[in-house]
Amino acid sequence: MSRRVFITFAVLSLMLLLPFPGSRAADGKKKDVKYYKVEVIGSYPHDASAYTQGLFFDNGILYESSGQYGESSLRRVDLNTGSTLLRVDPGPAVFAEGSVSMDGLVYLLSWREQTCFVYDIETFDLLSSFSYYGEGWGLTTDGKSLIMSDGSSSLVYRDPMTFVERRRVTVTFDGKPVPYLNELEYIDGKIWANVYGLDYIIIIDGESGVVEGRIDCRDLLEKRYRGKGEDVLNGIAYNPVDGAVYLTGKYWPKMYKVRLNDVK
Ligand SMILES: [Ca+2]
Repeated sequence: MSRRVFITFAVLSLMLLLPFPGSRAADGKKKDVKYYKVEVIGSYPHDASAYTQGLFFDNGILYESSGQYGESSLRRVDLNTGSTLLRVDPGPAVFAEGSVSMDGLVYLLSWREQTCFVYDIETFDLLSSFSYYGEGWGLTTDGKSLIMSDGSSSLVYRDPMTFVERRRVTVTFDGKPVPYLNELEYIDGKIWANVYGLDYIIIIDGESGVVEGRIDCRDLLEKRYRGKGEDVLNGIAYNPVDGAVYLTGKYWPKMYKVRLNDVK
């Protein structure tokens, strides 16, 4: 989504009083929601030219998808140096979005091209593709289904063999739908989601869609690195090897290993 389009959507949302978990309107704490703040426990270089759309670990190795027309890519990344070890580009007419791995395959969404590309995780050879209706934003998996966001408040569960929709759930905060769900990560039975344009991550119950937690990431990127452009928080990856969560953002020069602290 372009900045201009997002600002238009944001203004419309505020007019409609849709809940932005993190906006002033929704800042009053809800008793059924747990509130956290991130603590940085590790810092790594990140390619500041990467418009981060998808982030995940597979077998302890980091992968990232990056957007923009003419610049989109899927990468295998060296966590410690931030350098790209292997890269494939879906073509100049594709705006890459979220990505995730499952059973030796990488699934890569596209924004408006209504195509999910499927790559071999070892070679990045393109094996197949699926068509879907609407936009593609974030992608993760619970090990059974692919779980996809499309910029709305919906999470769509899809069969990884056919991409056919199995079910969908509306994500709600304090009973109201949460729009602009973006990059996703399935962690310990819950779905963590970036919300486009916000410095908060929400923790969602995938069965009910209810937001159970909100993570304050406002202090994550040091202020000296903050631009005024599209460098929004986006990118959540859980590494089962060290049990840690890694976060970054679009065009951020840093990636962070974090843990959560309760906010009293
Ligand atoms: Ca992710």
